[in-house]
Amino acid sequence: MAIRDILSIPDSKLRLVSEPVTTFDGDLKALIEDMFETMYDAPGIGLAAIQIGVPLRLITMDLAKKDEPKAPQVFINPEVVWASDEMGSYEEGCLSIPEYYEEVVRPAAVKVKYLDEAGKPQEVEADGLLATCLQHEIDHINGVLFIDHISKLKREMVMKRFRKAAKRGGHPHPAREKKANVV
Ligand code: K1U
Ligand code: ZN
Repeated sequence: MAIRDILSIPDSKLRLVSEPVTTFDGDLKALIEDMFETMYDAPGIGLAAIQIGVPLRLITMDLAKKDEPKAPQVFINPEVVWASDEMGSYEEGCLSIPEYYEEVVRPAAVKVKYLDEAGKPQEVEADGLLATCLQHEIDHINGVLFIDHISKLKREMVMKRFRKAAKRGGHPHPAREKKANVV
């Protein structure tokens, strides 16, 4: 098991459309373990494989509160098959845009089809934080970031800050400096 580096904007890999998972083997199991270790260490409540540079349609999540036991969830090749007309707003964050939070409006409830770790088809009807987090992570595997849902002005301000930091070879938050692959 290993904690992997999490890519930050403006890393071009974050804009890739990830490929479906087709092989359910030990390598996939090891990748999922690394994703959980990386997500818990960050800490985060969700992680898409592309955030650690792996372009596969694979998501880990744990929405348990601090005082609750761990509740790890894995979603493979997830697909939104229904979204409510009712919209909801949530102040989202992203491990690839550290320390930036903004209100995002999305459908309040969704139905998502996916495969579990054994490759078995599953379906979940989600609202609240699960609906928000599923949509945020499914966006990641389609190369979409939560800042794409906010105003152009705010998005450009954030991108400018992170581009400037990447040019310095670092990160807007010095404690989290990592090498970025910038285009
Ligand atoms: O995909 C990611 O970048 C992870 C992201 C998930 C997410 C958060 C909020 C709304 C939608 C999706 C995060 O986990 S950001 C960190 C965070 O929200 C958090 C971290 C520790 C405790 C509680 C929350
Ligand atoms: Zn994110």
